[in-house]
Amino acid sequence: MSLAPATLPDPLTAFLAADAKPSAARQSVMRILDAVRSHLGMDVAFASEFRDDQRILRYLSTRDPDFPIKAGESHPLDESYCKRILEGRLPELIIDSADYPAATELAVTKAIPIGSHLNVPLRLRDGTLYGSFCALSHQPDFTLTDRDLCTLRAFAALAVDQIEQQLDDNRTRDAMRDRIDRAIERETMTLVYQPIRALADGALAGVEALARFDDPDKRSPSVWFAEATEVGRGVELELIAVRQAVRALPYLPRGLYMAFNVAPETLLAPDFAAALADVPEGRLVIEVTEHSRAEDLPALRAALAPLRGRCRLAIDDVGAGYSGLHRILELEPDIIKLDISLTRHIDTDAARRALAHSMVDFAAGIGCRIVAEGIETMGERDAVRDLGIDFGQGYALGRPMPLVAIQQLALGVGDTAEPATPAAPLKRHAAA
Ligand code: G
Ligand code: MN
Repeated sequence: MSLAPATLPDPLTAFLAADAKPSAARQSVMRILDAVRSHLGMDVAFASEFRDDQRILRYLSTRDPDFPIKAGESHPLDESYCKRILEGRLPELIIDSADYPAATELAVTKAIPIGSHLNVPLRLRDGTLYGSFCALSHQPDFTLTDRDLCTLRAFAALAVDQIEQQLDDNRTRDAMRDRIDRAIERETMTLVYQPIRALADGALAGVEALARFDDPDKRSPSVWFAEATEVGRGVELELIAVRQAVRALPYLPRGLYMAFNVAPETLLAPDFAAALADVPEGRLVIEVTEHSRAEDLPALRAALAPLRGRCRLAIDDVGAGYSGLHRILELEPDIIKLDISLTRHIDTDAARRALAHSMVDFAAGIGCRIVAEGIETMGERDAVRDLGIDFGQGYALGRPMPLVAIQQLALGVGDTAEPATPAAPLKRHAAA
């Protein structure tokens, strides 16, 4: 069955969609403009930015659907009221443009047309000139006074705070986009591997490949993936991890499996199946993670179907709230990974034990194995084992480590042969 690429946003579409939702700061500026325009009884209010001899109309509120200038458009500053006001050639309060030759000689006066005009400069906190804050009407308005200009100035001060916020947001977003672009272009991600052990005897059963980023600001990998998703490149970043895992597979000690994480969007990407085209049978486990509720389960099933012979499927983070029981029923995984939030203090928490116990029954009923994640103490390890859970993963059973350390672990040599927190008695897997 074919995938459904039509439901898959390409990075650009996703990026545009993300940008299409106005930020809180933008919405505030729009509310401020609406308020001042209707308070002053003017036709139009806008905030503009001056840049490179152009005036860019950034925010526009108008009750005139035919207003000839649209938000986002730019015009030469030389042909605007704004510049003449800054130069002192026009006043900030214009009751009737016909009174000022410096206004009537401007083409916009007739084109828009402009009858009355209130305009004050927008200065940022550091004093730099950002642009102008303006209200105008097509007809002269002889009721306008200096008090109205003061009102406009007060609203402009409110708007400038929000504009600064928007500029900050843009800078943050640009930096985020640059960071993600660089990580993808230079492939700066590395993988570490966390042991997954049989709880009965501690034998290594497999590893989970986990992405790590070289990051002076110490953002966690999940923040990296969330940011990549935010700028529309989450799938690409995950695919880099998938390809690295596939490349590392020949070096993983025999008898061990390798699990890796993908979001549903990645599973649906055509490049995903291509990345797994040549993998040997039975050694990979696809861990599907989920951090949003909206997903197309039939499409996921269809994308997984051709891979099922070669790879096993695990549902990650079960019990965390996102990976629900319905999802498990639909996707028919081979493995359920119990979320760290269920494992935590399971040895002293009867409610968590009861829930995990029901999962053991459920898993047995649907022919599924369970891996308990996030085991940090021997008490937690013993508790999940006593509940009949076969496999475990967590700091107490082994930290994420480079592949060579997994090789040493499998061989029983080197500093990493013992987990950081000893999980004795642990035996090596006979076949490893
Ligand atoms: O969502 P997923 O289960 O794929 O997340 C795995 C993450 O959990 C990795 O970043 C890994 O470093 C972390 N992790 C693994 N074992 C433990 C543990 O015992 N405790 C905690 N707090 N985190 C763990
Ligand atoms: Mn996982």
